[in-house]
Amino acid sequence: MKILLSIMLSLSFAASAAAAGIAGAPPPFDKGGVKIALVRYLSAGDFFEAYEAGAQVQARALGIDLRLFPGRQNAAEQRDQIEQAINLGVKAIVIDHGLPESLKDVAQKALDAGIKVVAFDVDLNNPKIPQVEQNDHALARLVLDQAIKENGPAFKAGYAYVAGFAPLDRRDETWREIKAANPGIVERVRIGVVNDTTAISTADQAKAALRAHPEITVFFAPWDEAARGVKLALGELGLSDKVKIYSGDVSTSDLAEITEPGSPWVATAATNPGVVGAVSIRAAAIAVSGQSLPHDIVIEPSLLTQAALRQAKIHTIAELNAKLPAFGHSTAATATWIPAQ
Ligand code: SR1
Repeated sequence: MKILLSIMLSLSFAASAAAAGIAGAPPPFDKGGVKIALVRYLSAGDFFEAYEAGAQVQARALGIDLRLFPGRQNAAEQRDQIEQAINLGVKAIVIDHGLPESLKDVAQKALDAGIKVVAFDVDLNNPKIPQVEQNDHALARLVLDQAIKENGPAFKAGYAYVAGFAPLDRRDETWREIKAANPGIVERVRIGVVNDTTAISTADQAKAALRAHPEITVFFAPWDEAARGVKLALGELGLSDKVKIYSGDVSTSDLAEITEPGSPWVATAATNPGVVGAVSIRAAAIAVSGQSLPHDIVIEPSLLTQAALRQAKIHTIAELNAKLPAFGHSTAATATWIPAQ
């Protein structure tokens, strides 16, 4: 009850910060009500939901009037939403994922209108647009090194990948490097899908792939929605004790799936997506304040193994935050006047 009361008090404090502005903050944050838009390409899935929640908490603490534009994997709609945000007179736009070629000119239009733009996980190739990313090369390397540690440098693998998404493309670069350095690692099959029900669609593809390739012992699925799909397929085929899954990302429901008895999902490398959402909003706020920002704003991932999670009895993201401070906090895009989330 005490905890609930203190959460309610801090939320109402954040809400009053929104109305009144932040004492000592540079304009316009000293007044409050600064309009910022978050325009997304994807909204479904644990990562994207937690990202949005983190962005909202940080926005509230900064007195930002955050306008959310949900993603429906529709490039034309995302462009249109950026136009709407420009017309709303927002001070900054955070563009979250998307297809670079359909966004570059409309992002430039926002810049030309004096609006700051920050991109998360979409490379807009513009020196005026800071890029937020999880260190995707490190993320893939952390979990693939763990795969080699547990399976040796030679195994037959399945791989879940969809080209054209910046984080997946960067993780793919590392996968290719790892395969080149370890010729015994052979990618036998590649699957991949991005939609509102990625886990279910991946499960269908993975079932066909695993039936056709019984020699596979490792599945690299560097997006948790895909990993969940591969796990579903292994369960249905009765192969959970034959194939190990290595992934990216983590959520509270992923933690349950990773640590449950007999789970084939043995390791993931991840940031806290709520922290990534908060960093994106902080970066936009710093840009609006006129203070300087690095072009590349990077949040470092942590390796989470099934064995370590079970041993530490970690079941939730809150517990991970508490036990692994580097996971629960990022110093990227901070300023003295920005309240921590
Ligand atoms: C389709 S792209 C999926 C990835 O975006 C975010 O970077 C998450 O880490 C997720 O793996």
